[in-house]
Amino acid sequence: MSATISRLRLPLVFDRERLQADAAVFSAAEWTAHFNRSVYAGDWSGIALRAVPGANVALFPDPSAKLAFADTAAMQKMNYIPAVLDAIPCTKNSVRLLKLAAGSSIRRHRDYYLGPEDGEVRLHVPVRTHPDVEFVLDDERVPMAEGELWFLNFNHYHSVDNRSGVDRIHLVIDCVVNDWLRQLLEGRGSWRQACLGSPRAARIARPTTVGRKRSLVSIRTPRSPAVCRCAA
Ligand SMILES: O=C(O)CCC(=O)C(=O)O
Repeated sequence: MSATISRLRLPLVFDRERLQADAAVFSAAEWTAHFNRSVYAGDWSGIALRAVPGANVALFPDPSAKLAFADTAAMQKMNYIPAVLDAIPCTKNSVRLLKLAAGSSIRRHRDYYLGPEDGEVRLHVPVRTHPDVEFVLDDERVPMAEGELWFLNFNHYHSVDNRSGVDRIHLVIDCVVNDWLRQLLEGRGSWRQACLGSPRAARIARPTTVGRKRSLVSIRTPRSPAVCRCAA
């Protein structure tokens, strides 16, 4: 697999209002300060939704963990995010909500073992963001909109500057690379194939379900720009 790919928007689009409703259930006190205090200025905090049971460092997705990742008690409070995760057909390790408060920033740094060649990658779904949030990867700005699904290679240098007046929240999902993801990252899979590779998307991509049931997941493909809605 190419080691050079650094960013890619993946073909699933989620309901931003339902994502925001999930993030809103946590009180201010439930957000834990990010462990990597040397890289940020201001307030960067998170909620672990999947973690290694009994992990010593909150929010730390320990690559050497001996136990398997499992849903946390916080995940039980989520109405929509479990469906979002089901729609992404990969094994998930760490899953977190990460909040970069208004006026805060994450300095340019790189992480490790999060490239396609490492077998695990980090996906982001912006839950709440703002045009004045600047995410930079490899010295290039990457504009990400609420509800989109992005692969970003965090082995590469990146930084975030939240110059807006809103707290920026992302759903951050660490996924084991499988054929579905590998094809997309290598530019071999079409968006349509990618949608059909998602069990939930395949089940809900029938036109007859559009508008009939509660929207959980929306999927857009270049060939079929209509939004396919996922039954609850
Ligand atoms: O929240 C972000 O966009 C950056 C996340 C990050 O820097 C990290 O996970 O190391």
